[in-house]
Amino acid sequence: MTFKRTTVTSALPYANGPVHIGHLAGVYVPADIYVRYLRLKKREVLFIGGSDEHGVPVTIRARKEGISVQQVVDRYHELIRRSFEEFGISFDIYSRTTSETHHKLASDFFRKLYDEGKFVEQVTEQFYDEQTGHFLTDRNIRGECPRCHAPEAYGDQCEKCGATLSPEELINPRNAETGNPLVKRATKHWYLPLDRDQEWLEKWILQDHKEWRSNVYGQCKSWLDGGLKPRAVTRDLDWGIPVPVEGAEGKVLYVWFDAPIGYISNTKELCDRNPGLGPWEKWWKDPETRLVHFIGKDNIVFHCIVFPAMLKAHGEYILPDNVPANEFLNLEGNKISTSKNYAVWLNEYLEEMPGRQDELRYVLTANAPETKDNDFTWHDYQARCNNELVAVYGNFVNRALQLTQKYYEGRVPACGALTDFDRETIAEFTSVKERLESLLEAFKFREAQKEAMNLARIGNKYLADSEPWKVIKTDPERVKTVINISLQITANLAIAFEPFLPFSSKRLREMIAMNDFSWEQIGRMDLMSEGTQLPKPELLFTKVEDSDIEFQTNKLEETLKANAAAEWKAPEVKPVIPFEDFEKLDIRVGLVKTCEKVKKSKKLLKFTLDDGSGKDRTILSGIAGWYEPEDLVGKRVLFIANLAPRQMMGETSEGMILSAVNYDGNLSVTTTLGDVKGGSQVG
Ligand code: B3M
Ligand code: ZN
Repeated sequence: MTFKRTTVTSALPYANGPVHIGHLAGVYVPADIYVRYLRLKKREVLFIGGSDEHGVPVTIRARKEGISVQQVVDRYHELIRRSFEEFGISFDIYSRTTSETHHKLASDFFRKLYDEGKFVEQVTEQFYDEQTGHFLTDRNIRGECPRCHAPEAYGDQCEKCGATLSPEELINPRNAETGNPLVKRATKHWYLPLDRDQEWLEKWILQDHKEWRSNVYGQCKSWLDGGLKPRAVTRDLDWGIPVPVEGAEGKVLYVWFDAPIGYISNTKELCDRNPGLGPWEKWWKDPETRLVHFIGKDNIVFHCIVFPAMLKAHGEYILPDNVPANEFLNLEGNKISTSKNYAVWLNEYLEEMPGRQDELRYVLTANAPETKDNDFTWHDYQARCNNELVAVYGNFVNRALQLTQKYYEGRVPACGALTDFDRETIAEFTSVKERLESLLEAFKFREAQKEAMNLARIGNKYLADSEPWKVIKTDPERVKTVINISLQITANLAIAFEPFLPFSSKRLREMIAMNDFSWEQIGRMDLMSEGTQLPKPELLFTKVEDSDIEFQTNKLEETLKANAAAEWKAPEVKPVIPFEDFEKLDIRVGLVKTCEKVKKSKKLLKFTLDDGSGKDRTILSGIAGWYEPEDLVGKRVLFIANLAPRQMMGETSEGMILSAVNYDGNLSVTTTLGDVKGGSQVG
C-alpha cells in the first residue's frame, strides 16, 4: 500500500505537571525526527500535538496546589507547550482538549455512536460519598487491605503487599481525601462492547500488522488472548466533557474516550485556520492517508485496541498504520516520577544548560528505550557530548571550515583529480542514504542517528589521513581537492543530522551558506559550489564541564534524600514486655577515653570507656562509617553494661553502645544532655 500523506500524532501529555526527559525520549523526539525526515523528503505530513486536560490527574493536582482545575491546566499547558517549542519539537499544532472545537467534536462523536446503538448501558453499584455528593474512582478510595490488613490500601491496589484489589474488597472503605465513610449507590454508564470487536481486531493486528514493534505486538496479543471485555466510556466526575445524553447529568466522557479524539479535533483546528492544508477530513478519513501514533508503552492498549474500536464503530475513519511505542527511560538507575519530583524537567534543563537542546536530543536518541527500558545518566550525557558531538562531529566541521578560512579566505576551493582514497570516501556517503532511509522508515532512530554520526567519523578520518596541513607545503593543488571534499561532507552532515539535531544543523547551514536543502541531496558531492564565500565559522558544540554534571547529580541525590525522609515511617513497636524484663537491662553512661579504627574492618570502632568501675571497658561498635574516631574522644555515650561479652575481629566487646538508626540507615550515637558521671545508670 502506498500512501499519499501521513498524519503523525504524539501522545497528549496530561497538563498536570511539567514534562521531563522521559516524555521527550519516549515520544516527542522520535516523533519529531520522523516528521522532520518526511518533510525533508518533501512528503505531505502533519504533526499533531496537544495537552490532555481532562481526567483525574489534573483534578488531583488542583487540590494539591489549592487552585482551580482550570488554573492547573492553563499553567501546565503553557509550560509544556513552551518546553516542546524550545526543544524544537516541530508540531504543526499544539492545542488542548479544553478547546471548544474539541468539546464539540468529542461530544458529537459520542452522540453518533450512542444514536447508532453502539454502546451498551449498564447500571452498577459504585461507592458514593454522601457528604460531598461524589462517586469515587478506585484510586480515590482507601481502606484496610483484606489480605495484609495494611490500613491505607487503595481501591485498586495495596501498596504494602502488592495485591490487586477492587474497592469492594476493602475493609471500611472511605474517601481518600476527606476520610468520609462511603455507601453503595446505583449509577448508569455507557460501555464500549469491545468483546464484539475481538475478531476483527485479532485479524487486523495479529495477522495484518506483524511488522509492528515486538513490544507493541506482544502487548496487543496478550490483551487479545485474555479476551476483550466491555469498557466504560463515561465517568461520574465534574471535570470533563458532559455526556451529551438526557439523564446523564453529572457525568462526563472518560478521559481516554475524549483524549485520542483530541488528535482529530486539533487537526480540524489546524486545517480550519490554514485552508491550504485542505479539509481536515482528508487527514483522517482518506484511505490514502497513513496514520502513525507515537506513544509510550503504558498507552499501547488505548491506541491499538480501544481507539481503533472507536474509530471503526464511528465508521468514517482510517485506522493507525503503525504505533511505534517506546519503553520507559529511567534516570540514574531509578524510575522517573512526577509525583516524587524525581526527573530532569525540561523547563529546568533549559535554564540550567542553556543552548544545549541538541545535546539532550542527541543523548536521548542514542539511549532511546526503543525495545527495552533504558537508563539516562549524567555521566553518559557528558561522555556522549564530549566524545561524540564535540570530538567527532564538531571537530571535523570546525577543521574543515577553519582550513577553508586559512588557505582560501573562506572561499570554497575547486575539486581537482580524485585519488582512490577520495573515491572510497565518497562511495561510503552514497551508500549511506539508503541505509538511513530504511532505518528511519522502520522507526529505528537510535541506529539511524548512529549511522549519521558514522558519516562524521568518516569525515574526521578523511581529513586526518589526508593531512592537508602538511601537504599544503608540498602539493597545494591536492589540498584544494581535500578541502572541497571535506566541505561537501560537511554539507551532507548538515542534512543528515537535521532530523536529529535541528538547531546545530541550522547553524551549520548558515556557516556553509546553504539555503536550499532536501533529503535527496545526501550522497552528492556537488552541494558546495566553487567560489562560494563562507562566513567566519563558530564552534558547533562546546564541552560539557564536570561542574555541570556534579550540579545535576547532586540535585537528584538531594531529591532522593528528601523523598526517603518524607516516606519514612517509624518501625512498628515490638511486643509489650513486663517491667521486670526492662529492669534486667543495665544501661549506663560511659565517658570515651580512647576511640580508634579496628584494623581490617570498615565498620568497627574500638572504644575504651570510663564506666565508673576504675577499670577500662572495651566496646566495639559498628559506627565507623559515620564518625571520625578522634571526634568521639571525651564524649559521653549510652551503653548496655550487662550484655554477655562477644568476640569481634579478634577482640572482646564488653557491652553495646546505643545508636539511633535514622530513616536513611545512618547511625547517630546517643548521649546525655547534662554532664553526667561515667557509670551512672539510665532508667
Ligand atoms: N494523557 C496519558 C499519558 O500522558 C495520556 C495520553 C493521552 S494520548 C491520547 O501518559
Ligand atoms: Zn495488603
